[in-house]
Amino acid sequence: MPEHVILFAGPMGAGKTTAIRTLSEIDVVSTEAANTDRLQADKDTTTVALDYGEIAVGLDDKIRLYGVPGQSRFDFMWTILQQRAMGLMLLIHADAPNPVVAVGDQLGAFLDLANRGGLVIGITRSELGPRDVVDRVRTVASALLPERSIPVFAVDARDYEQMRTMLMALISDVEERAEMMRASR
Ligand SMILES: Nc1nc2c(ncn2[C@@H]2O[C@H](COP(=O)(O)OP(=O)(O)O)[C@@H](O)[C@H]2O)c(=O)[nH]1
Ligand SMILES: [Mg+2]
Repeated sequence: MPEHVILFAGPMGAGKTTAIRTLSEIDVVSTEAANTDRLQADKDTTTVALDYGEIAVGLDDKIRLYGVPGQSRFDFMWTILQQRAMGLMLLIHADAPNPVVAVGDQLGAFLDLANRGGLVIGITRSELGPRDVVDRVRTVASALLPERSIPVFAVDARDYEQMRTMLMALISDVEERAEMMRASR
């Protein structure tokens, strides 16, 4: 039985920690890890937060939720997590300086996973940003991955029902993707 790992990615302030706290059935574990990405930060030990939560599936199975900072793509840890993951929950806050550029950066950082696994995009803090962010993100996402139809939601990361709906959309995309990968072999 493969592990059920979902990554929550997105820029700082996107709502990754909040989303995992909203969905997790255990107390979320937040740790700090050394950032060895010298290209992004010219410091030996920039500490970055990593969040971990879980959702039980059936009696003895679970979905593991990891919140990872997208800018640390060169760190071995994110590479390993990305290889283990079956789906990517990409969160972008509508009030980010440039949400459309952020989508491109994050998809670039997690392209392996985006190509292989499930992918959904959530626009958080949507009441705080321009109204057309969801449409602009949808346009750029389908330009970047033209062969995919990527669900883009406006979500409040603090809202259980909304996050749960987004998670279910991700899981059905994971299944659809796995089906397509099998068929193309
Ligand atoms: N209004 C609003 N605030 C949000 C939403 N999601 C997260 N926040 C707030 O935005 C801030 C950043 O969220 P956080 O989860 O720490 O972002 P992270 O850096 O991606 O982990 C926190 O103060 C959250 O309470 C949302 O959907 N709407
Ligand atoms: Mg966080």
